[in-house]
Amino acid sequence: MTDHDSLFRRHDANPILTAAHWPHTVNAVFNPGAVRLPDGTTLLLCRVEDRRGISCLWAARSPDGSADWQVDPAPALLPRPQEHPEEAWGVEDPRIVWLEELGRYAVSYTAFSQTGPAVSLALTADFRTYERVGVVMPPEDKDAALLPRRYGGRWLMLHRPHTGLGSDIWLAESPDLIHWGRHRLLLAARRGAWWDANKIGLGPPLIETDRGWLMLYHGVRMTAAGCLYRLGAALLDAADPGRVLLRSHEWVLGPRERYEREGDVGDVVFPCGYTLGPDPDVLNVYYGAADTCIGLAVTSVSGLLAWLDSHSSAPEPPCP
Ligand code: BMA
Repeated sequence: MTDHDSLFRRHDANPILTAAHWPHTVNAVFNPGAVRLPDGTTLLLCRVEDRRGISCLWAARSPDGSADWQVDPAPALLPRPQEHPEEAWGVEDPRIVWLEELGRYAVSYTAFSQTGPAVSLALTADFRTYERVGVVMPPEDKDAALLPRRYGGRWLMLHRPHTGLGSDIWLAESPDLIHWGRHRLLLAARRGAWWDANKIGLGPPLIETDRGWLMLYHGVRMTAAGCLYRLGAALLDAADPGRVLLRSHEWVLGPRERYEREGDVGDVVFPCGYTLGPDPDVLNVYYGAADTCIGLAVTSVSGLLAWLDSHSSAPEPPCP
């Protein structure tokens, strides 16, 4: 049986990307979306926070996904508060999904302003030019990603509305990527002393496996010393992603190394993207570490599924 510390292997070169890689002074580089392009290049769409505190999204590319990063000469998505007031305080935490039907990538990201965080969507074919769809989930909402294809004619999006009671993962449907409805609770935060009590959110986009959709999600434990952001796993039904088949009791990755424990916000691992290796069982998870830099942790799809089999039970219904 896999033990906690061997489920994910942190890359020897961690942190693989830091503010020092950028062509001019920035405060922090973290929480990247990830994709492997058709030519094999790994592209990370990084959240880059400047020294005002405002974030933009900026691409960095690597031939092997871990080294020789080339940072694009200019940001990919800068906040555009004139046309998009919901971006006045920045754009953050992108998730990237390839939509075969449209021949374009969907980038869902947090648009932040005085009205709170909202989910916005942009489409791109080449990560050079972007078409903004605009706000798809009003505040307070974040941590959203599309599924790559329609179900019953409808696009599906996981998202994370926040209410006075907490933050849970919901599922919504749309005929056109613009109008969203049929919202339903998918995975509820646990309560009490649990590692994922009161506040959870989707990590990277869902990972398709032969047993269903594998979901990595973050759980936030509030402590007297601050928050602990850790990563858990769940399995969703392939035919009905609104159905949770398995949910881990324990977290699978948590802050351990110095660059994860110390930074602008200590004790945070926050993945927004993954790629699969040439061997599709190899899962490369890219994560923000302590809201300061980017780490890479490698695991296997089959290992995570085996972990779920031995460390979960059929979850309780989301509304007990
Ligand atoms: C979450 C998001 C992330 C951030 C994390 C830890 O709410 O804002 O962007 O990495 O908090 O600060």
